Amino acid sequence: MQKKNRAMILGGIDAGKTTLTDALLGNDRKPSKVKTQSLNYVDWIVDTPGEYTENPLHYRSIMATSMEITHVLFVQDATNEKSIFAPGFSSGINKLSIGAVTKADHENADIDRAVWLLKKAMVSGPIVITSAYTGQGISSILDLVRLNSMREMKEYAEDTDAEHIIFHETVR
Ligand SMILES: Nc1nc2c(ncn2[C@@H]2O[C@H](COP(=O)(O)OP(=O)(O)O)[C@@H](O)[C@H]2O)c(=O)[nH]1
Ligand SMILES: [Mg+2]
Repeated sequence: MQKKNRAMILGGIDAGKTTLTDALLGNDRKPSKVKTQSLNYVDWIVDTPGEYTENPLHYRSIMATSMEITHVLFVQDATNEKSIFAPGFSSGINKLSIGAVTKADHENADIDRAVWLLKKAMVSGPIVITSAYTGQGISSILDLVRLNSMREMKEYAEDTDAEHIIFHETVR
């Protein structure tokens, strides 16, 4: 990964942030039973506890950390019928947004619902359907984090002939 590009991962408790972090870094470790307790800087990724996104008390930390990163990964669990992001949440962080639907392999996954929830949370950006278990979508996220503008990410999403990546833009 290009050294200067770093991503912060935001999403609810148990959304699959830490498992996705491991998959992105190629760490083949057993799912940890230990909850992520604080900001966790691993290589070019900042993994965050679900509480950071769920509790406004932590927004200052999120904003401070956003100074150090180029991309934000908004994670939506495909098995969760709810979003923890307020509508337009991504507009509060002036960094490149990427949406990631996690657990696409799960028998209870509802991909369309998860994409729809991310579209409400994100103003614009690519949305990637992923599974840390099957590896689906992981390389697309790695590619996107190497890109340095929304325009490049849009071109990438539109040029990629894959069903697991779409580009979302809020129509004004
Ligand atoms: N089926 C499936 N389960 C997953 C996947 N990613 C994470 N999980 C499970 O979801 C639970 C929460 O994952 P974790 O990464 O700790 O979530 P976090 O709280 O957002 O960091 C764990 O039991 C994982 O094994 C996935 O791609 N597929
Ligand atoms: Mg975690």
